[in-house]
Amino acid sequence: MSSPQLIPFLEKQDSEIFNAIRGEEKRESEGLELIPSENYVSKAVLEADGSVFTNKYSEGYPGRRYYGGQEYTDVVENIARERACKLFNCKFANVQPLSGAPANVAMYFALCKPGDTILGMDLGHGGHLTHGHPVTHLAKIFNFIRYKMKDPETGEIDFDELRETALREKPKMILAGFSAYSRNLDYAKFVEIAKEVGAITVMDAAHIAGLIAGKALPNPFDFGFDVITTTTHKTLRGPRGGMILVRENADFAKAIDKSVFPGLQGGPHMHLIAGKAVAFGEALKPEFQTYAQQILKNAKAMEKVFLDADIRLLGGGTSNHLLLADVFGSLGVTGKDAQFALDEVGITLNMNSIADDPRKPLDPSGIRFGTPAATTRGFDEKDCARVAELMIEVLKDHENSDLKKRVREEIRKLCLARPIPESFL
Ligand code: DSN
Repeated sequence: MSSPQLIPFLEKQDSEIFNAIRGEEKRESEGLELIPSENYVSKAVLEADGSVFTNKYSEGYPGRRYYGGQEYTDVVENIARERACKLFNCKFANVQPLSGAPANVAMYFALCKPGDTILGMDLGHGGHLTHGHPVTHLAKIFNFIRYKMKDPETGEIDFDELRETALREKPKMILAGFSAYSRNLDYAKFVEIAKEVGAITVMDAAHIAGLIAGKALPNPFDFGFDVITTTTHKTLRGPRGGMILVRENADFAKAIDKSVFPGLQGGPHMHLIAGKAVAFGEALKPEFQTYAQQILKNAKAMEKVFLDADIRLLGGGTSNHLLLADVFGSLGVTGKDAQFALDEVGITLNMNSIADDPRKPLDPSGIRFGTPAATTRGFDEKDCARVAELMIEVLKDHENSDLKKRVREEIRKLCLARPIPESFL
């Protein structure tokens, strides 16, 4: 087990919270994290997150803040911005968004006016709530319209339909990106269509930011995308937070800065910006590229085991870090039962709707899982293939408690043999 965080003051002062932290450390250490949007940060990132910057208000931006005492906050935010621009090969970065959803909100208000049309990926086909799902506040303000996959068996986007919709509706913005889609996007095609209709191109890279930064997947900026929004805590392996990047348009960057603050947020969480700077420093090292490549190899290893067992994978498989399996269609177990049964054996993932799912979101047909966190703790293709075999054993007989006990023990042993690292350098 990686060493427990040193928290002597908490231990003396607040046993309830102390015990919860120790419990979470044990859970993370002995269980296998397959939620594709989660990861483990280094102790260096954790130290920055827990630093004295938590005490500081710093509304504004480096060199133009509304409070005194900013000599160190400016250092931290400037380094975070510079490293982010280097990682993603762009000119501007706003590192203040508190997370992915506020990053998207600030981005929409910076680049669109209320009532403007935004063309994004349908949630049911892999998009994200913040891409204009009717339950969000955003959907009351902007006119979101959607594109889908042409064929859920290959994951191919229906670019004919996307283009027709764009020509007809003249969107202000075309949005790429997803939270449950396992294939690569044809960025050049998005840019080509956007140019035809004069739309801004934005990629929500929250899930694959680390794979882009680690050069395992293409960078949308290399194809002419205008803006990237992202979280920093998924494949990028930083603290919980968000970020907005602009390739080169200074007017966009200015509008985004104004939209994040004062438009949407108050004081930035400078302790998390310090953590982002540290994580970006780690991602700039060559080791991070090896990590990003291994995430993909591990996902491919899991893909093979699932496909060999004739379990339907949406998109026909994976080209990134995640897989979406139709466990109800293939094995007759609902996504919810699958999630709970796997939780019992120490494998954490999430139930997920599949394209055009006949079932409800709280009890859908699918499960979504991925390899970023397991790869961080050193799992390789062989380990991931074994995990996939164990998952399928449990899914096929999910009420068998003897089986679940045996699998729980094997998962615990696998995890203890691959402790969560303290440092990645
Ligand atoms: N919650 C994140 C995910 O799991 O994909 C983004 O919505």
